[in-house]
Amino acid sequence: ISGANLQRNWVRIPHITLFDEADITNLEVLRKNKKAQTEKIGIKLSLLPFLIKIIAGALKKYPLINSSLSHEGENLIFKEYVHIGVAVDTPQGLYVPVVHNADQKGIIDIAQELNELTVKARTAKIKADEIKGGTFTISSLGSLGTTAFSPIINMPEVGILGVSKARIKPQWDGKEFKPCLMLPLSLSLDHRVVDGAEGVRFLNFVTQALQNLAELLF
Ligand code: CAO
Repeated sequence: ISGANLQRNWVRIPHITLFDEADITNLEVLRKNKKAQTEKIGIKLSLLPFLIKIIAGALKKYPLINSSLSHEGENLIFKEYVHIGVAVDTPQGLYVPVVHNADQKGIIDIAQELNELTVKARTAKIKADEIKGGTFTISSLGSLGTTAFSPIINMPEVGILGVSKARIKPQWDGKEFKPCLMLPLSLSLDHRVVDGAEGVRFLNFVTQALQNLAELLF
């Protein structure tokens, strides 16, 4: 099923992929502190729930990237909800469970839901309605490696964010180089719907939010 869908999406969607990096040095400190607390209640707090929350906010601000093209390609459909799909690598292949209404959930709730969905996907217990209705997808290979990749859009969505491995890199602050944890992001968009300029504005919002706003989300 994945093979046929990937082939269709690759052939029918004119992809544009934008690349950027976010400084997540502060976010990682915050995540590690919170992670120690959430582990006590059995919740694994990775970077992904933060990303899901920030992307959900960004999609509310940039609704074009949360839209889809009608079947004939003549009309744009704007969604009044934000459902984020997350690509999960399983022994049975790639699954994309969906965190529904991610914009209305807190980071800890998203983390718990993501943990449960991942276990269900990996044990082949996921239900049909848990893999349906996504409006945008995140595909994270960050725990494995890569500096960048071109993720394939999941039709009828118009955007997908690829996440690669964060690494310490020197960043110039105007006076000196500082070691910062830089997270590579790859945003693929359906170019029939979204132009590169809007994509860059969206990506700028996401990288700024990752750099500055983490503290406000709790
Ligand atoms: N950079 C550096 N390290 C990262 C990272 C990143 N972007 N993302 C995760 N990590 C590290 C973290 O250190 C984390 O450990 P700690 O929390 O203890 O510090 C560790 O990786 C474990 O991450 P994880 O993989 O267990 O959890 P996750 O929430 O990051 O990802 C899931 C969950 C389900 C998305 C992931 O396991 C997975 O299946 N990814 C594959 C996606 C995929 O195949 N996409 C398709 C690509 S095209 O075919």
